[in-house]
Amino acid sequence: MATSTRQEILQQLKELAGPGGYLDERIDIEPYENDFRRLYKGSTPLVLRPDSTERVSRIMKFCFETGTPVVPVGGNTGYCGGATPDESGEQVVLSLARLNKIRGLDPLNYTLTADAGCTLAQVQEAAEKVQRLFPLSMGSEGSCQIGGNLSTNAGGTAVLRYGNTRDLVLGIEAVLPDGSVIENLKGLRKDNTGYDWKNLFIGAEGTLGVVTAAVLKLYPMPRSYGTALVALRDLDASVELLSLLREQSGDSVTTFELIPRLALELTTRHIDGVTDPLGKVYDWYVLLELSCATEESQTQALLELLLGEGFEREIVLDAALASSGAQREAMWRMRESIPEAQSHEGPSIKHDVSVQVRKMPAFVSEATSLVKTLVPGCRVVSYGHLGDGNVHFNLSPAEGDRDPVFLEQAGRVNHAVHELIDQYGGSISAEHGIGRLKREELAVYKSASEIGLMRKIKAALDPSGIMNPGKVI
Ligand code: 2HG
Ligand code: ZN
Repeated sequence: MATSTRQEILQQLKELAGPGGYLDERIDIEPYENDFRRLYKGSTPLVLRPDSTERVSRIMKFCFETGTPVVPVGGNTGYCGGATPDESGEQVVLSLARLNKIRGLDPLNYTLTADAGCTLAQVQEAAEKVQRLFPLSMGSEGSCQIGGNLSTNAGGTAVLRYGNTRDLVLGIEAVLPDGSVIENLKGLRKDNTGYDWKNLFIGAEGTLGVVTAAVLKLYPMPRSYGTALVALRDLDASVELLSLLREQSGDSVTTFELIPRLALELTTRHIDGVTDPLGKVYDWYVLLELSCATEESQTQALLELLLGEGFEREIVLDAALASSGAQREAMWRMRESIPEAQSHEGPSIKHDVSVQVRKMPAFVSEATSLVKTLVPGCRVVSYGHLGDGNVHFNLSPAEGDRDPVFLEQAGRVNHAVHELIDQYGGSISAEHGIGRLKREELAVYKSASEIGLMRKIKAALDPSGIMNPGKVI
C-alpha cells in the first residue's frame, strides 16, 4: 500500500464495501488479527465485510489497481494461520461472513448452492430440511464457513465415505485478484470441457482469488447409523478391522477414527459429561460409524455381526455400541472434544500427517519412539482419521509440566516427524493445509517441479501478488 495515499485508499475501500460493510475500530478488528490457535498476531487497518459478489469484485479491482494486499477470511477456525494478516499493517482483511445466503437447493439434482459465508452447519441444516445430506462434518461446523472449507479443502470425519471438500464441489464462483468474476454454477456432474479450473481455487487458501459461492453435492440422508467405540488388540488391528468392515458392510463405513487411551482419558477429565463407556482400560480404540439405508435394527445387527467377527479374529477386545441417539452423540462429543481436552494439558506440538492406511501403525509406533527420545517425558496423543490414513500426531508436555521450553522444541520435533513421514512416503499436511505455518516445510518436502508449477499458477492468476501474500507459497 503506497503510504502517501494510504488514508485515501482505506477511505475508498470503505465506500466500496458499503454501509455496515467494514470494521475499523481496534476492538472490532482485533479478533481478525489473531488466528484460531493464537500462533500469530498480525495487524490490519481495516476489515472489509461486503454483502455481495459484486462488492467483492469492486473491492478486488480497486486493490489490484492500488497494489493493496488482501487476506480473505471465513470463520477463522483454520490451524495454519492462513487467514491472519502479517505484522506489516499493510494487509486488509476481507471477511465473507455477510455473503451468507443459501442461493438454491435442488433435492432432485442433489445439489445446494451456497454463498461462501454460509456456515457449514447452515448448509447441513438446509440440506437436512429436504432429507438430503451434506456430508462434510467437523468439530468447528458451527462457525467455519463453506468458503473457508473450500479454500482449505477441509477434511473432517466423513472423508472415508464421501471424500474431502474437493470431492463435494460441482462448481464455484470466484473473484480473481483483478476483480473479474469467474463462475460455473451449473450444478453438472459431467462437464468435461477442458481444464478443471475450480480445483485451482479449492485448497489454494485464498492465494489465487476469493471463492464467493459454490454448488455442493448432496447425498441421500442415511436412514440409520451404527456407531461403536471399539477397543483394539493393538494398533495393527485397526487396519485389519477397517478392511473387514469395509469388505463386509457394502462399504458403508463412514467414520473410522483412531483414539488412544490418553485421548479418552483427557476427554473424561476435562469435558463435562464425557464418560468411558467401556468397563476396562485398553491402549487403542476406534470410534467407528456405519451409515446405511436400512432400518435401525438391521444396521445394529450388521454392526454386531461384524464386531463379533472381529472378536473371533482377535482384533477386537471389547466394544460399546450406541443404542440410542443420545449415546451416539456422547461418543461423537468425546471424539470432537479431543483437541479441546488436550489443550487443557498445556500447549501441544502438532502434526497433521498422512500415509497409506496400511503403513499407519508402523508410522505411529516409530514416530512415538522418535519423539520420546527427542522430548523425554512428553505424552503422545495420536488420534484421528485413520480410515483416511491421517492422524493428528500431537504431543503434550509431561503431566503438570508448564515449562515454556516444551513449545520451543516444536520446530525441531516437527522437522524430525516430517522427515520420518517423508521416508514413509506420506504428507506433512493431510487436512489442515499450509497457511503460514508450514510454508517453509512445504518447500522442503514438495518436489522442485511441483513447487515450480505452483509458482507459475500463482504468477498467472495473481501477477502482482496481492492475494493472501506470505501464505502457502
Ligand atoms: C480434528 O480432527 C481436528 O479434531 C483438529 O482436525 C486436530 O487439534 C488437532 O490437531
Ligand atoms: Zn482432523
